Amino acid sequence: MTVPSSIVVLTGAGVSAESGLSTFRDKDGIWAQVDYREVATPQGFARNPAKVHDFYNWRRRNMANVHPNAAHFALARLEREFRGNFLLVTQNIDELHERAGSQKLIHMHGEHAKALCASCKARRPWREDLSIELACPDCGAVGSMRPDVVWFGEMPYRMDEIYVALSGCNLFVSIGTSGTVYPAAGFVSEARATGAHTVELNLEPSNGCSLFSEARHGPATKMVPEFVDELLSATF
Ligand code: BJW
Repeated sequence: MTVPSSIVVLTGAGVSAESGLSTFRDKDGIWAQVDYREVATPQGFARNPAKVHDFYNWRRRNMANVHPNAAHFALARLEREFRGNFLLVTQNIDELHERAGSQKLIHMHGEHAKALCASCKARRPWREDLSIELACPDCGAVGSMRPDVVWFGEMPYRMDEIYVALSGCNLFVSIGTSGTVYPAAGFVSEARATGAHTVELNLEPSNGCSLFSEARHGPATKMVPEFVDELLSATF
């Protein structure tokens, strides 16, 4: 492997699958149980906020039962031991990367552990259930508190920082994502455009697999630690 000086890693639901969290588009995934238009769009929230709160309250509560796996720990080790630039961008709203020790991390689709006021746009740490009766602690509006997550049709977070990192990286690694949802699905093309080596680590070939310079398929808990070992031994 060519020695990189700047790495961007993108993760998706597959990196947390072996921790016990469902992916979205696998056959037993979240979108096979719930209609995304009802729970993951601003229109769905406007129609039935209580249903959306139930969906996210359940997922937030379930976080107490799950733990980071070997893939999360390997990425935290890569951040600690790699001497170049490093950025981990996750589409996941779980906090398993942080719990494994990752710090240079962007949650582009938001976080379970935060709430957003749709009225005043204040964002704050939030670990309790959300409901339509709550008043915003910042502006006092009642019924405007929502999960701080990015739904379809909304702008993902910190895109400027992500595109700067992609334009300067010479290794881009995509882990456990189906490559279905934009803009994340386009990151491989952004990285390739500036000459980066691009690697997919996924259980099976993703939708965008042919766009990568290299693809390795298998479970994240095996593929990611192996890849990180290989990378760190090549860089020292
Ligand atoms: C394993 C494994 C193991 C399993 N080991 N692997 C037409 C064309 C292009 C774009 C659009 C279009 N129409 C609409 C759009 C835009 C839309 C979009 O992309 N739609 C597509 C569905 C077509 N995107 C948006 O609306 C986004 N905003 C936007 O585009 O704003 C404008 C903009 C333009 C330009 C620049 C910037 C902005 C917002 C998208 C918001 C997505 N939100 C969700 C919900 C978040 C909260 C929540 O968690 O509830 O985010 S949807 C859901 O999908 C969630 C995920 O983060 C996201 C991605 O899913 P992910 O992670 O890839 O999961 P899966 O299940 O799809 O894949 C898992 C993979 O893991 C599989 O491949 C498995 O094989 C693998 N796996 N076990 C390794 N053990």
